[in-house]
Amino acid sequence: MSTIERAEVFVASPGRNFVTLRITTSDGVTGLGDATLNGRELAVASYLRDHVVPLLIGRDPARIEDIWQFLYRGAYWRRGPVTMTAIAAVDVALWDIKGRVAGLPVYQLLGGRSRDAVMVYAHASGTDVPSLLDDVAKFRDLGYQAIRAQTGVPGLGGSYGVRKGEVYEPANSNLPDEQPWSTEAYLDFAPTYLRAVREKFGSAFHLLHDVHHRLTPIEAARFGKSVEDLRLFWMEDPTPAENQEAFRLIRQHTTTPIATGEILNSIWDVKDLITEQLIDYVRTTVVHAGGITHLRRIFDLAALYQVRTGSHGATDLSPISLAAAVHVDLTVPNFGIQEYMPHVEQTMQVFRTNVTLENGMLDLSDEPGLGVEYDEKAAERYPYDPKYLPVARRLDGSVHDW
Ligand code: EZ4
Ligand code: CO
Repeated sequence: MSTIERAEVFVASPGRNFVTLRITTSDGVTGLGDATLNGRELAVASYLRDHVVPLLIGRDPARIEDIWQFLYRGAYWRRGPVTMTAIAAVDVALWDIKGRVAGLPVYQLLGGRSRDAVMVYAHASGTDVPSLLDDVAKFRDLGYQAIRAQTGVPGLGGSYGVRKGEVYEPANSNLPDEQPWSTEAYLDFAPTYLRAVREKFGSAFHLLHDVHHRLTPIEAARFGKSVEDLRLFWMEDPTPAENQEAFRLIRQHTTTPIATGEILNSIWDVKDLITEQLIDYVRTTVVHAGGITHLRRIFDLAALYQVRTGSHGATDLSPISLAAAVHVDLTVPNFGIQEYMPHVEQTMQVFRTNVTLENGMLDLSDEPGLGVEYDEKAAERYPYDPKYLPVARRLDGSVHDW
């Protein structure tokens, strides 16, 4: 029997910080898992190195489900982003190994393709309406079928979702960048720029918008109602999702579809949202929700309630996670859309993948496993570079949700 011989944790910053787990079997087969938790990277690295790796040595790498249960139930202290990201890294690495051993891409192990390719959405942003419209035109011309639109609020300075230069990178500072927020100004402005996008471009592509946990339930209800005729694909994270009841109130007032889940970590975190049909898209990911094994379980539950998938896919999810996401997205019957932001060149020098983008759709070739290689030597050139995500403060100085 092949056993797990080694599990190594790499922390590197090729363009941004990533934590990577590499498991090696006694037969010399390796598997990769992403363990990146933006702004809290070393907590997961330590969880893996100090508490998980010693448990893996000598185990049968083929027993993915059993190892998952052992790490989840065996910890006693369950769920949460650090634990679930660490478990995810192990799980994804074991699926990679299973694929390499079988000589099959992971999506074949998951039941094969349900679709030819995976629709993604791009991120258009601007500091004002004209620059946003230019950016939307750019992504439309690149062939994207779905585009998310964000701008900052005039006069308020930095906000979430607005790119500076080529890539969007919110973890931008050695100590948290404290950014001002005004719900009143946002609620007045956001519908006007979403309307400007539809007025200029019509309905040629799906239009998405991220509220990034900024509103109360009744504010979110008002927002959703005010943009109903714009036929948004979704409004994302209208309120902080740990308050699952909030979505009931939003639902009573608007038919604008709702997506949430990028910061949720387990099937328990989304159970009520799904079974009470309070959301339309579940955005949990392979990396922050326990890997392929657990994400499939969430997506199967969602399928029972006609909730579709829309996994988070910002650049703080490494190319390993993006590849794993595409394997899952290709197979699940209730796929909705995949978030996608291209990684910078340094990142792609360290992680080589076979994921391709054409006409706004992702696909991958038939290499065994995930189809990702990690270049450890190249990664050594990019040491860890501690960075925090911003913190939002209302205009009176009090802390708001970022
Ligand atoms: O702010 O991944 O929909 N995407 C997002 C992201 C998150 C970052 C946080 O690390 O909301 O851009
Ligand atoms: Co988001």
